Amino acid sequence: MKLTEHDVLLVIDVQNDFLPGGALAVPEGDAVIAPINRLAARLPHVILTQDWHPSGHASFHASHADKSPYETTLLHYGEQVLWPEHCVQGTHGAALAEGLETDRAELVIRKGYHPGIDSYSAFLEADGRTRTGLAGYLAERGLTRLFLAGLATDFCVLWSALDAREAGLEVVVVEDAVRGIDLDGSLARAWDAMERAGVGRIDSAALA
Ligand code: VGL
Ligand code: ZN
Repeated sequence: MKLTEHDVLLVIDVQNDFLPGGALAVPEGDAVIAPINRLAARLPHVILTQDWHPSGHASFHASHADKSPYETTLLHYGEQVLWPEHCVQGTHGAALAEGLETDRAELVIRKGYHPGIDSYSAFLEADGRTRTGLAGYLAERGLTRLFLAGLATDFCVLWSALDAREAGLEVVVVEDAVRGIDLDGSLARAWDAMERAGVGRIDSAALA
């Protein structure tokens, strides 16, 4: 596949808490690092995201009485999955994975820092109205095609991909550079939803 100056590698949430041994470990989450590092050397632009919650965040099960991890609750904007406490600002778990090549990253966008709103998407928080600023940043810089990699396929990668399509961007998920959590079939549903939204899929070898 031919790359141009308008292409960006968007690396979603490759942070210690999402790797094996982390607070919200994604199965094989560490397997994304090697392909991402190869892509980071190859794509003309690289942007990273970092899930970045204050302690006591509304998406943590411990912030709600009588709730267990992976149950849902109703927040002011709608249904919210309740997660183990993860990616708390400034902690080792929130740090980008050791071994992730970050030198060429031009922007690190943090999300999920409003105490009462989650943000799976790199573009739009879970209330459906609070924007991170990424769409404006990409537009100002003329960056129009995203290659998506990172964690997790069925949450932050999925929502970022769908919102990027809403923002009018071309989106391609790099299949071997993502891994999913898969809660009750969420991984298969995520691939379906992305296909319906016109999100492309490639293997990182196609960009080698
Ligand atoms: C994520 C659940 C909670 C993700 C972040 O990066 O996919 N998932 N916070
Ligand atoms: Zn989170």
